[in-house]
Amino acid sequence: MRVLILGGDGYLGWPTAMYLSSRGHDVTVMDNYFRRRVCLELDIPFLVDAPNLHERAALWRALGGSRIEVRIGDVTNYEELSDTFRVTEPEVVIHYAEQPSAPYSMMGQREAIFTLQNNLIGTANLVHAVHSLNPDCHIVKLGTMGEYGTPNIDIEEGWIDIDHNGRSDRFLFPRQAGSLYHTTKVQDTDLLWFYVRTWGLRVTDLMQGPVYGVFTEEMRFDDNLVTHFNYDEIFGTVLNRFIVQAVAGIPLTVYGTGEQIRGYLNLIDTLECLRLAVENPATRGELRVCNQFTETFSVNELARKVVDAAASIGINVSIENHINPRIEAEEHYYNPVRRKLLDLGLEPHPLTEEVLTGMLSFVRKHEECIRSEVILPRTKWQQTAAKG
Ligand code: USQ
Repeated sequence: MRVLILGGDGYLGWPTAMYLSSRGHDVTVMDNYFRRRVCLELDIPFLVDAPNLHERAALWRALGGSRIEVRIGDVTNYEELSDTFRVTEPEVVIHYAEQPSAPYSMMGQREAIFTLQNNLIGTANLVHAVHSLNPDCHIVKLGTMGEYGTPNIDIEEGWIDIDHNGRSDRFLFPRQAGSLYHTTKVQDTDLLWFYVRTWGLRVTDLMQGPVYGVFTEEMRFDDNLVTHFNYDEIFGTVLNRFIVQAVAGIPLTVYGTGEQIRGYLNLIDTLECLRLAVENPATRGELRVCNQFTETFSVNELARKVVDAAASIGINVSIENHINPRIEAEEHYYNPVRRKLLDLGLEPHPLTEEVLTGMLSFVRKHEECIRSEVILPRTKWQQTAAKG
């Protein structure tokens, strides 16, 4: 299929491009280098510096991969997006091109407005491009499990049937996000649902939990194909951060009591979920919502797993509870359903000690690059609110 990946330079975007390319799809990536620019601006290093998209696509091709087309452009610029649509005529578009960090969205007014503009205008431009240029194109949108928050009832897969005063109807599952970033994902879902109802678009919204991991099969050919790996408090997800902290000898930064539970998945499972969504499209007029995670853990469980895996290869690391910089429930019920991706054929890779020691070994190879001053939490939800 002709696949357009928006946000093709990101932690998920580039590995997805190689994964789909190596499985016979005709891939174009588009990116505005937001992540690279903001990391430079905030002086946040990647663990390993990745060549730019043109260089990586050329290397992929030189190593025997198919051509991956590269377009540097911004989804909030309708001309750039629609031009890319006209040239590439995608049958499916994967939309990753969002500001993906909860802490970044809570840093201050500038970052809040950027997150709103980037995420909402990008999604609105995308539905307009699809509607006017190829209404049959399948939109695969990356949502987040964080849209649901942590309700005191089971989390259904996108939709819930409600009986009320003797009548019943089906609605999007209630959403209550825990950051402005997560709130933009809720608004994305509402936008998509509106346009699915109004224009009959075909959309898959993937409610993904925090991803961990760095290495994918396609990266074995050359270290320069590696994805961006953040371990800072802004862009690093919790397990990736714990792995780097263990190698750097920094006590694992558990926020609050550490009893917060989320649904996690390995990067390689993310890629397979995307392939399954791409190759099994939603129908016209359908908003298909899939919960995309493979296992649930509390932060404390993750920390203990990292301590044990590190010990098995001779690294001693401790755990330190920090005052939680976020406003989130720390003790809560959590029971989300995950059925649709398994039904499509997903075979999850569990978080084993082998996976953890593999990640620790990868980070160890780049130990000298770790900049420990970017690790401790600084962005506070409450402080941002107080500043107005
Ligand atoms: N946490 C710690 N210590 C840390 C970092 C995080 O205890 O050093 C805790 C957080 O308080 C939170 C949990 O770990 O309870 C997960 O935090 P995270 O930073 O890994 O994930 P989050 O901010 O929720 O966002 C990440 C991605 C985002 C994606 C989301 C999926 O950055 O793009 O949408 O995971 S989910 O969490 O399901 O909403």
